[in-house]
Amino acid sequence: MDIKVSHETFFRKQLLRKLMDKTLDVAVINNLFDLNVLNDFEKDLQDFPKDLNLEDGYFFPLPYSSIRMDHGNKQYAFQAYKDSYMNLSQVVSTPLNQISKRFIEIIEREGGCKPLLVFDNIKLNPMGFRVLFSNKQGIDIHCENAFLNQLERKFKEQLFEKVDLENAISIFVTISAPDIGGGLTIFDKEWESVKINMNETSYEERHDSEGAMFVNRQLSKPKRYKHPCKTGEAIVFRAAQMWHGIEKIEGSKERISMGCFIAKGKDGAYYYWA
Ligand SMILES: O=C(O)CCC(=O)C(=O)O
Repeated sequence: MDIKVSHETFFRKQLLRKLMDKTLDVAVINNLFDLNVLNDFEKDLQDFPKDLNLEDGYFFPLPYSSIRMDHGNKQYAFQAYKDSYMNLSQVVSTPLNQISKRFIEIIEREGGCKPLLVFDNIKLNPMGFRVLFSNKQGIDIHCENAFLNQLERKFKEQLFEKVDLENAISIFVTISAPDIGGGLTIFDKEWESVKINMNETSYEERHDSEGAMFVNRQLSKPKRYKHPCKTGEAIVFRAAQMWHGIEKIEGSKERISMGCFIAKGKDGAYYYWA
C-alpha cells in the first residue's frame, strides 16, 4: 500500500472528510501558526502538571489512551481525566494556553469540530501537550487503537457510543522542534489488518524504525513515510489505524507539540478530544 500524502496551506473540513474516507492518509499543513505566537512559552512548562510521565518525556493533560483499567473504577477514571483538564484550564493566561486557544479556534471554525467530552457543563480545553526529552527515544511506534484493550471499560464505552473511535484522526502542531530528529514516521500497516496490542510489545520493538514490531510477527517489512519535524507545521493523519512513531530526539532542545484527536460522531458531526 502506498501512503497518500498531501501538502496544504489551510486546515479545512474537506480535508478531514478525505482522511475519514481514507482517500488520504496524511496531510501536512505548512505554517498553521504564526511563528510569533509560538515564542515565549517554554518557561511556562515548569508550572504545568506532568500528568503522564514516560521514560522519554511527559504529556499533559492525561491523554485518553492513558485512562486504563489500572485507574480502578469508572468514577476514578473519569475523575483523573477531568482533574487533569481542570488543572490545565486554570492556568488560563499563559502563552501555552493562548496557543491552545488559537488551535481550538482553528479546529472549531475551519474544521467544524465540536468538543467531545464536556464535564458538568464545563467546556474543558481538549488539547494535549507532549514534551519529549532531548537525547531520548521520542514516541513509541503505536496506533491509537493498539491501546483500546487497556482502556477503562466504561470510559471506552462512552467514547464508542459517541464517535467512530477506531477511525480517529490525529492533528498535532510542533510548537518547538528539536535540533535534530523528532520526525514522524508512518508505516503502511493498519490496525484493521495488523492488530498488535501495545502491552504485548517490547520497548526495543516500539523504537525500531525499520519495523521489527511487524517483522517479528511474520508480517512483511513495512514501507514508511517519514516527515521531518518543523516548528509551526501541523500534521493531520489517520492515527487510530496507521502505525506510527516519533523518532529519536537529538541535540539539546526538547521537542514540544500540541494536539488532539478528531472522529466522526454517530450523529454525523465531527468531534475532538485529547
Ligand atoms: O507528536 C505528537 O504530538 C504526537 C504524534 C502522535 O503519536 C499522534 O499524533 O498520535
